[in-house]
Amino acid sequence: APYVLTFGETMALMRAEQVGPLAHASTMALGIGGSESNVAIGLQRLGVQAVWCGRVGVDSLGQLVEREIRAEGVDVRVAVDPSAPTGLMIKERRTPATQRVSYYRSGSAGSRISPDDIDDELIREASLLHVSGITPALSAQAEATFGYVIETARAAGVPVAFDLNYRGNLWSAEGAGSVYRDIIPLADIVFAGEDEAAIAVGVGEPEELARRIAELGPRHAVIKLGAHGALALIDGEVLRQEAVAVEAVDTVGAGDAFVAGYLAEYVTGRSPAEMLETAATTGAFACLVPGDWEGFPRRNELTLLGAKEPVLR
Ligand code: KDG
Repeated sequence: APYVLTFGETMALMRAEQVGPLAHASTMALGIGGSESNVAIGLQRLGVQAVWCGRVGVDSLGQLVEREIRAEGVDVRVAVDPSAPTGLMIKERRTPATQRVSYYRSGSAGSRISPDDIDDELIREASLLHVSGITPALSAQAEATFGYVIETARAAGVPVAFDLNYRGNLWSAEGAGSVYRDIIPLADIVFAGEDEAAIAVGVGEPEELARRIAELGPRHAVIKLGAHGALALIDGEVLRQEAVAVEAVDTVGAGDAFVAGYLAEYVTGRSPAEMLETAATTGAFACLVPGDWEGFPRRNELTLLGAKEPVLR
């Protein structure tokens, strides 16, 4: 059966339930988060089989990561690292409108992912490989694994989707930019926010950014514009997508939801307009809840945001 393959680091995620400095928080909500497993969950909810590979520690948080992703129906292939802990991410709600993300992941199990953790056969038989630019920022080992998996997919003719996903607390813009420029030519579909695209190809208007990315090779260059929707350059044609307006509670995870929506339509052979429309809708859903992925929609929920009736019976 066809599946989308992805891999990366998923961490335990602790989030403050109240607004204010963490120094005065007495309770936290515990969950999980990781860009690639978020995408896998998003795909699975839209009816597309996803496989996620990752590495966790011999600890309860690693069990939590594994169990939560598996509970969503994702095919989970986890390597357990005997000598490094599962990483942790903390979200502080300093003001009602801002989230501060802190990582406790340096030297984590997830950052030690190796090519042995991802079966070559699994790579070669995938319908699509999805990778995120967080992985090469984690460690030299993770960067090498990232390169290996992409090369293996390409050699087997498996299309590659790449979300630049810049994380400024993991590496410098210069370091990221040079990796982005190496990887973009190997990808069929590239997703980038405006700032991320600028790190790779220099500042410019969204259409210009998409054009510069497409010139490096990808058939799809998709610029995510947050509340302003998205702009895509697909096989030389420019498409614009409006955002779906929502009262955002937490925008973390919206980019992953957008990618999941886009890829779900891509792998099932829908039109570019449908890819973008579903992406905008799934992105909006992610903003409605505090968790990074919990609010991602199922296919039969996609029309809910346009619902006129407040009560559905
Ligand atoms: O895209 C949302 C992610 O940022 C989050 O769930 C955790 O993968 C993550 C990261 O490294 O920030």
